[in-house]
Amino acid sequence: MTHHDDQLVIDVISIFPEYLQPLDLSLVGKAREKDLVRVDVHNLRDWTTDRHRTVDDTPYGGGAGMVMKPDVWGRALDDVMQPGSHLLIPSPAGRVLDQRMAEQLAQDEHLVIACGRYEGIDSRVAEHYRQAHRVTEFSIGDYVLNGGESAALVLIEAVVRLVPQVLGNPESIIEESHNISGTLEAPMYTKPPTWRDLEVPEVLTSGNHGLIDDWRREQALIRTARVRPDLLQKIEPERLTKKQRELLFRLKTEAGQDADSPEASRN
Ligand code: 6GU
Repeated sequence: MTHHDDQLVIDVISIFPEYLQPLDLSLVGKAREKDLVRVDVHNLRDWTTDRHRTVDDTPYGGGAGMVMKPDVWGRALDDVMQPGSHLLIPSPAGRVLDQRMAEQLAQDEHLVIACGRYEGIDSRVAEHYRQAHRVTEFSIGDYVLNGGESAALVLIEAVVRLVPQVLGNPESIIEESHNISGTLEAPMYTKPPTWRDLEVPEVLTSGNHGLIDDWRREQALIRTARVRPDLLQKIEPERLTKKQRELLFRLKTEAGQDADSPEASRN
């Protein structure tokens, strides 16, 4: 397997390497075939030394469940980590993954994802590697998973699609970055123009690209206000058109969420 200096390398360590088989498919699989990214999945049990290949033990202080042993993780990570590697640890207690974080990770050279199962990895492991590396615990949302593997899949897909040349159609990334104003996307339609008595909005068939653009920006804001009012706060007005800024102000006021309202200061 070849490797060039600018290539993103991702190592994943798990006791269920088969869980990461989806990485052979689709966009990530193709990016790996084209050598745009290297993804290597390792079995944590390869670094055990006992006959039973033990990876966990009972927690100090008592309590339910098992904790993953620091010595096994230490041997695995000493082998896989390089100077400059960024260690990522899936955890419901971590920083919630968002698009900005994915963009930053896509700039890294080497990501190592340490997937814990059971009640997690002995806390000294993160503490130890923080002495010489960047270590980031990340969550994919406010719910509990049994282990970090599915979170690793999510993170890898979010990051790899941002690696240059991975998306077949660079226009979709440009359109997306236009929309990095932080709104949700406008609703989309394709043929036929009438389906089960439902019509496509007339403006989209008008051929007037100025009008279509205005309509989509407006719909994006309305949709954001309706389903993710929390995102209205994060929108950077400098990235909006004048019309959009005026609509944003109205939507925030209607939601009682404009900067000067008492509602906003309570959050
Ligand atoms: Cl990253 N890991 C686990 N185990 N549970 C989670 C999570 C991660 N994100 C949300 N819940």
